[in-house]
Amino acid sequence: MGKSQSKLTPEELKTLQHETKFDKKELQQWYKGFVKDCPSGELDKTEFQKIYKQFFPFGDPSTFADYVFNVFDANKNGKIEFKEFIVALSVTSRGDLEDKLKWAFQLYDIDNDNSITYDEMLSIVDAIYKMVGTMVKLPADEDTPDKRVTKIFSLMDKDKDGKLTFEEFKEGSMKDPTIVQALSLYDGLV
Ligand SMILES: [Ca+2]
Ligand SMILES: [Ca+2]
Ligand SMILES: [Ca+2]
Repeated sequence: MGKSQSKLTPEELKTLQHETKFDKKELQQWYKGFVKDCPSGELDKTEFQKIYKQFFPFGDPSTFADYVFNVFDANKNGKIEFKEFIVALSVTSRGDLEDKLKWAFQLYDIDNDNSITYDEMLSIVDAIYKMVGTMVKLPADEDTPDKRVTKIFSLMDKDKDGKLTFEEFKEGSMKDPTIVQALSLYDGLV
């Protein structure tokens, strides 16, 4: 789907219906909007950052947008094609909790080695704090990225090896709803 056309072909529709939770009509509508905003049919990092800047005019969302971009860009070619966009949108907007947690895990697991280190989580949390700026009032024990990550690790890192597996991440997120709430910081943004 490199170059833009005005409509999805029947084959493309069929594939996307399989891979997302959207119906034909929704897919065509999203496609229309995507091509309108992005006539080349592909989003690059700068364009992606611009979308985030509309939502967070008072903070600096560029770092966070780059991390999200890397999760969207499933084939890692530095561009987001419509298919990657709509698949990610389906997970973040219509996926069940497990799907959403998998997606979030990918976001935090920056080097894709299937575990989240303290530093990886700190990078993401730091980017989130920069993005929201002073819009959100945080409790005293998590008013800096360091404090927040320390708190999350003390809750989630069951075997205390300084890394979170998906199982640890999932169990912890189920137990502490504030973490799922923090995930929803970007839930509505894509
Ligand atoms: Ca791509
Ligand atoms: Ca990792
Ligand atoms: Ca662990």
